Amino acid sequence: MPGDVTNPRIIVLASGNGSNLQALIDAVSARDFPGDIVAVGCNRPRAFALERAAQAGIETFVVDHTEYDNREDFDGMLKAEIDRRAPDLVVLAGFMRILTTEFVRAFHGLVLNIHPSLLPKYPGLKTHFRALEAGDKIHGVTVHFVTEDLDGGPTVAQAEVEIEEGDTPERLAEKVQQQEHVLYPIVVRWFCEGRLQLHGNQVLFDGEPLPKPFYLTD
Ligand code: NHR
Ligand code: GAR
Repeated sequence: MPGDVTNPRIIVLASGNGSNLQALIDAVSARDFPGDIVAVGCNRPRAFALERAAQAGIETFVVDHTEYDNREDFDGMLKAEIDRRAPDLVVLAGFMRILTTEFVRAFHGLVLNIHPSLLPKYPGLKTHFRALEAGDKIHGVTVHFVTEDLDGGPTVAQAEVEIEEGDTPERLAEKVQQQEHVLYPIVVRWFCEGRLQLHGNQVLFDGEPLPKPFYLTD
């Protein structure tokens, strides 16, 4: 049970720049943080996230998806690399490969994702472009548990960003990422403290069903 673990072992999976990984490294390095990042896994051998991990003295592993014929084999190797490190939590931080049903079922309630939109709006890719295209005034970020329902797992927390005149997808992504770097460490801390759990499809916070996602406002 996550709630019974004393110093949860966290694995972070990333694919690219790793700015969310960096925010988590910084948060976890605080003396009182109730968990450790034991490894960073990546599907791209040249991702900058790997350098950030190495810089922080964190073990890394790479499972390069281009070396596998299908998703099942890729996920099988990814799962093996994760299993042998016996994590209590797997954090997707800009991880760009859709995970198979078998994988997400094996880790039910143990995988969090940060997605750059106010889900259920804009699951999938190019979220900033799509929000601008739709003429939205508000955009944002969602942290959710990962299930087989792509970007549709139970939501834990959200933060809003105002869309301003002249915003481009790139500018909007920057603004959303500022919120990501605040929100994700908060949610990961809750999980590590045993305050956040998934029972079936229900998020529990302090043992009680969460009626609506936490909303970060600045
Ligand atoms: N897997 C499952 N089963 N469920 C989720 O909710 C997942 C997941 C894997 C990743 C992150 C997600 C996001 O936050 C995530 C959530 C990649 C794609 C995608 O289409 C979609 C959603 C997310 C991540 N990936 C392409 C693919 O074919 C590859 C794109 C690329 O390499 O650039 O896997 O947005
Ligand atoms: C983040 O904005 C994250 O929300 C998004 O990619 C970025 C990764 O940045 N995730 C997805 O789009 C998942 N499909 P980072 O590598 O600097 O953390």
